Amino acid sequence: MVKRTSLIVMTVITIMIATAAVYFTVRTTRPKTSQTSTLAPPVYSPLFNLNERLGRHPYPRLFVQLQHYAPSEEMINEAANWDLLVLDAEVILNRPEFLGSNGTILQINPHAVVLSYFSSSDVLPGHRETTTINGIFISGLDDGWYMKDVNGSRYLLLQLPDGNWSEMLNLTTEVNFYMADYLNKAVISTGLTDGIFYDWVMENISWLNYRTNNPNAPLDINNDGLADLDDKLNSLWKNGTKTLLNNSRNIFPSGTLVVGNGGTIFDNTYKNVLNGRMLEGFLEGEAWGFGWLEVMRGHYLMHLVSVEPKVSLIMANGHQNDFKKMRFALASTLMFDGYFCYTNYGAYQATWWYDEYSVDISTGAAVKSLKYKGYLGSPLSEAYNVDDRDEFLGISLISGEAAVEEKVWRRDFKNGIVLVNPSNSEKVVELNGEYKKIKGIYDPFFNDGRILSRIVLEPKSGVVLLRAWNNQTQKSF
Ligand SMILES: [Ca+2]
Repeated sequence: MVKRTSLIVMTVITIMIATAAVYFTVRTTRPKTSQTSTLAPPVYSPLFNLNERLGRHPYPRLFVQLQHYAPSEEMINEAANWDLLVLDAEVILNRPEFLGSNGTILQINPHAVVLSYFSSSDVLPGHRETTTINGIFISGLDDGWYMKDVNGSRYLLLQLPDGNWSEMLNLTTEVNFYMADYLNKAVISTGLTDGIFYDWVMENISWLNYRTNNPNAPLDINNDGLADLDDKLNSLWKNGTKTLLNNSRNIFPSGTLVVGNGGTIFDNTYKNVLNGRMLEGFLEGEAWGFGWLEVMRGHYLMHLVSVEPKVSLIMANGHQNDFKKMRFALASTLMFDGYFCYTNYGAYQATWWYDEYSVDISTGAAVKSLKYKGYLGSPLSEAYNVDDRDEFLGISLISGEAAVEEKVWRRDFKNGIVLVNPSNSEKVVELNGEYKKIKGIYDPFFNDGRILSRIVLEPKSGVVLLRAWNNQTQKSF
C-alpha cells in the first residue's frame, strides 16, 4: 500500500507542478488566429541541419519552455539565447515569423532547436476553434477515442483553474494513429519545428482511480463496462502510448525529434521510441521519496535507452533568485549530457539567465551572451566520485545503492569542473589543482571569482568552477 500511496502522491505532485501549468496559459492567452492559407510554402533549410545544431550545443546545454500560444517578440528574443526551445504547437499558426530558417529564432541563434508542445493524453474543453491546431485536432476526434469510465462517461483528467476539466484520450484506440498523422500534417510538414514534445507520457494511469474527489467512476480502458485491474490498465496504457510514439516515428520524416514529458521516476518502458524525456519539477517529490538518487537514476536510465540524437531534459522550478537551488539542479544535470532549464512554477514563461549560463573564459567573468555560451567545452570524463576516481556515477545510480547520495560527484570539462553534493551534510572537497569561481553578475556573492584548491560544499548544492589557468590567456587573473 505504501507503493500505491506513493504513486498517488507522486501523481498529485506531477499534476500540481507540471501539466497544470499549460492550463493557466489557456485561460490567460487566447489563441490568435492567423491567415495560414496565405503563407507561402515553408522552406526549412537552416544554416545547420538538426544534427549539426545539436552537435554545436556544448556545456552547459540549456533549454527553455514557454507555455504560451502566442509569445511576444520580447519573449522570443530572450528565449533564442537557449539551445533548445519548447514552444506550444499553436505558435506555428500564431507566430510563424519566429520559426523556420528565416525565423527570428534561427536568425538570432543559428544553433537553436525548436520542439512543439502537444498533449498526448487530453484535450481542453472550450478549445474548439477550428482555426487552431488543437481545435482542428479535436474536431476530427471520434467519440470512441476518448477514455471512458465504467458508466460510459468521458474520463476527466485534470481540473483547470476555472473549474473545468480536460478530457482524457484513450491511447489504446486509433487516436494513436490519428494524432501522429495529424501532427505530421499540421505541425511537422510546415517545416517550422524540429519535432514534437508530447506531454503526459506516463508509465501508468491506475492512480487515476485513487484520486480523492474523483469526478469519474472507475476507468474502463477496454470499453466493456467493467472496471479494470491496475496491472491491466497500466499495461494496456503503456502499449497504447508506445504505439503512438512508434506511429510518430514512422509517420514523421526521418530524423524528426520525438520527446516526452510526464511521470516522476523513469524506467526503460519507452526504450527506442523517444529521443529523450523531460524530468519536470526536479526534486519536488523529495518529501515523498522521490529524491536525488531516484530521479537521477531515472533520468540516466531514460537517457541510455533513448534514440539518437538524444535530447534528455531536466527542468527545475523555483524562485528567480534561489541561486543555490538552480545551481544544484544545473550541476546535477551536468553530471550527464542532458539539457537544463530553471523556470517558474505555474505556466512556464520565465527566461531567467544565470552566471553559470555563459562565461567569457578568457576573463572568467559571467556575461550574458550567446557568444560565451558553451564555455565549459566538451566533457573530459564521466561523472566520478571525488574520493574514488574509479567509481562512476552512472554505474552507481544503476545499482541504486543509497550511498550514491552520500558522495560528492565531479565531472571534468575542457575549461572547468562541476561538483555536486546531493547529501544532507556539508562536504570539504580537495580539487587536486587550482580552480576559480566564476566572476558573477547575478550572484556575485557566491560567484566571487576566487581561486580555490579546496571547496566547502553545502548540503544539496553544486558548483561550476573554471580552470584557474586556461589555454586562452595562459595567466590567472
Ligand atoms: Ca474494462
